[in-house]
Amino acid sequence: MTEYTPPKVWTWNKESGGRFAAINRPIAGPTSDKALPVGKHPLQLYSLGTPNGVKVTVLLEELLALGHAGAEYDAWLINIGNGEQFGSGFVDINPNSKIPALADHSTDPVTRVFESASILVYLAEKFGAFLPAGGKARVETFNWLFWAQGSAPFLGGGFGHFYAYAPIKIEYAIDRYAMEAKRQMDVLDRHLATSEYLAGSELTIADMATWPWYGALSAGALYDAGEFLDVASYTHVARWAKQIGERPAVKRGRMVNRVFGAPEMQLHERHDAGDFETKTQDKLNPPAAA
Ligand SMILES: N[C@@H](CCC(=O)N[C@@H](CS)C(=O)NCC(=O)O)C(=O)O
Repeated sequence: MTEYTPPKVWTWNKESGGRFAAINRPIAGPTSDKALPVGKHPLQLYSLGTPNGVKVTVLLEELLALGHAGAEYDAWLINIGNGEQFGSGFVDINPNSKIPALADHSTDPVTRVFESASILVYLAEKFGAFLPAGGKARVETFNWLFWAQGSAPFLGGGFGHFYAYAPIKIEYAIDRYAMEAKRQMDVLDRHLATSEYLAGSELTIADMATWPWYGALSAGALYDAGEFLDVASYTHVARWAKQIGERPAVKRGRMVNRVFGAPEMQLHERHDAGDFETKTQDKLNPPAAA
């Protein structure tokens, strides 16, 4: 391993390398003047179909499936690879410059909501769904919601970064975060052995925050690390992940703002419920006849 002696004061004098190096910087704030588009629905979501983005689109689709018409939304694509999270309009609604961010135009003035868990709680409370009103189930929902928010960065920013994205493979870093990723899967597995969903017998926003990360890992769809982390051994996580993944609203939520994978699964922007039938990438760009 190359030895590195940190200087007295760290300075930003080179790109760090690896995937996403071009968008990483040590300062906050906007880099360009750019207003955000606003569509016809009360809720305007600015996002991308990463695990953090999927949490919110799954909840919105579940709310609509329950009949909450006020949960209709426009989902605009924020391409973080192009630095769109640093536009002034986006920074106005999320000073942290990360997707997802939500603007609720049904309130006066417009309510901005950022941080995926804050968005989940805001919407669950607004519509009175997927967050138990009281008692043990509400506490358990918050326990697991905060667990997911605190744990996933070690899976994504820690394990995923060093296993899949870093320009060099560092055994020390991969060991450290593989150990933590497996420990987290075991935490979930032991709990889900005796609990249908994370907070008990009902699907809640805790599952919606956790599933996009740990459900994807369980399915071998995250960082191509299924074999490396032996995810098949976490059988209770696999049962829970499959059960959630089969819900029609979850299937729709996964497609929104998705810009990778099979074209029929990619709905870059969602402005109408009918878009799932007509605006996926396979429909917008049909393959040319041979
Ligand atoms: N704690 C935040 C994390 C959001 C986050 O990390 N978003 C990533 C995409 S998954 C992002 O926008 N990255 C852009 C950047 O770091 O510049 C949340 O839960 O909302």
